[in-house]
Amino acid sequence: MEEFLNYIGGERRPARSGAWLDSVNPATGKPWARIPASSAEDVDDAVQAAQQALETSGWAYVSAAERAARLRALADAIDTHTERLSEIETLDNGRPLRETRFAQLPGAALQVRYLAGLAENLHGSTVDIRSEAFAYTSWEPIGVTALIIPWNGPLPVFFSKVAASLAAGNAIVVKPAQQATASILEATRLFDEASFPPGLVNVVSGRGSEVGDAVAGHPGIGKISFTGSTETGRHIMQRATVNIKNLLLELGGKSPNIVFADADLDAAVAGVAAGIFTPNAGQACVAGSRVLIESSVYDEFVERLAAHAQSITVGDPMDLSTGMGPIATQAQYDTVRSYLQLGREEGADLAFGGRTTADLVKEGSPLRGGYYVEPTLFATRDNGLRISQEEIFGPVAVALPFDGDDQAVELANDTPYGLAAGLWTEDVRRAHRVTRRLRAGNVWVNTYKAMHWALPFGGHKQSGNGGTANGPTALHEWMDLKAVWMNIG
Ligand code: TAP
Repeated sequence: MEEFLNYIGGERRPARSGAWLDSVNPATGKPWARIPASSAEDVDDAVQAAQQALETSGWAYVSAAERAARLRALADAIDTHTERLSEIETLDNGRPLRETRFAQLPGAALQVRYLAGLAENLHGSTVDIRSEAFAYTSWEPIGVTALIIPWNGPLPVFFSKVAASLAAGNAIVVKPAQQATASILEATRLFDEASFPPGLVNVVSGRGSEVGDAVAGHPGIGKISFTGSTETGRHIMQRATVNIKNLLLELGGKSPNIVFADADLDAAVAGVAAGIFTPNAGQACVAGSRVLIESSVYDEFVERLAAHAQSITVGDPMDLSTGMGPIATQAQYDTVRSYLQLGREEGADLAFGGRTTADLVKEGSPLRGGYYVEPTLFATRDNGLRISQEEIFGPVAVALPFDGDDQAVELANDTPYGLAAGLWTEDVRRAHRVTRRLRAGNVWVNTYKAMHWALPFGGHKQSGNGGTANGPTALHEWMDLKAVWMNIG
């Protein structure tokens, strides 16, 4: 089995306790590597190393050009090591190689270059108050920051957030998800290659209940960027009161994808399928898991979506022709299967899908175990069902019929979440009217799940606390604003 080590103060080390966790390949259900099972004392070491690195390197005061140069070297290193990193990521969390190798890592390198540009273009402002005052603002680094990551897209989140924090002049402590840690521990080598001062980036592997909890409550950490479930986000908020940490929370979703009768139905079928039956089996925060369909085209749309779903090949994520890989973990597989059961118990109709690994193998699929669920759609008129309200985080959607704009908007907004929404219509006025009324941080019209590092991204309601990642203000997430009033009278 491969072994990966913590990265603290520029050194690779096991957990102080010497304990380990197995990392399981979700395509087979078998362990393939082991990672340190760290504890609070390893987090203390990492915070101390980060503080020391800031002091000895003077990183907060290094020129913007120098910070940008290091980041561009990191982007080059990502390009150089894309093959190895993408293979580890796919082995570890089951996201198909065609995405990790050909989309996610090349995208991460481009995003790091964009952030390097932002480091060179950081501006405060002068404020005209009165004649005897010279007033201005400046953006300043926070110091030791932290990042807690989920398992569904570890490397892109890691590179983009760590690069933004470093670009802003901070040091960072990272806690990856225990089920998807190996690729991140491997990726720490790139910071050595790009000649970052040792200790600016630290990664501590282990359980959320131990390592994550210690990070959330650590008085030496000034900021946490957390991406994960709403439930864990709520816990982190409580722990962060210890020193009133600056928090950015990017949380769960139950996003509506709305199909109006006047839509280009070919495009809508493909777009709705791409929004939920994703290559990583619907484990996307923005998954379009509630498909709202105007009544007059409901039957036709569901029939066409079923045909499209059947054309998606479910299988080995290392195979470049695979359309959809496995669920990332045994626990999440169990959760998705429990929702398949719940949907039937709640009285929803199974429009298509519903089979998992054992059924697929019985019917001749060459799968070697693992955590597979085929694209699945439940049909119901009840938006109050648990399958209509709760995030399933798998390739399972709920279809609900509606009539007219008002009902579409009412249904779309009727969950505690507000991460994303999609709408399909050929009527430009309706597109604007409905977009304006949707309570979601990200709205797509005649497309779905389109993202770019130059466009801000964040969640409303219980999908986040309103701050945004990405976009031209991405570094502000990692900085404090200082206002200066100078008496010149
Ligand atoms: P969580 O269970 O919330 O885990 C996320 C991270 O928090 C993991 O590193 C986890 O560690 C850690 N954690 C768990 N308990 C903790 C605690 N008590 N204190 C501190 N940290 C703790 O989420 P997940 O199941 O990995 O990811 C799926 C969720 O993430 C979904 O809800 C999805 O919508 C959301 N998500 C949101 C976004 C955006 S941008 N809004 C993007 C991707 C995913 P361990 O896993 O090691 O225990």
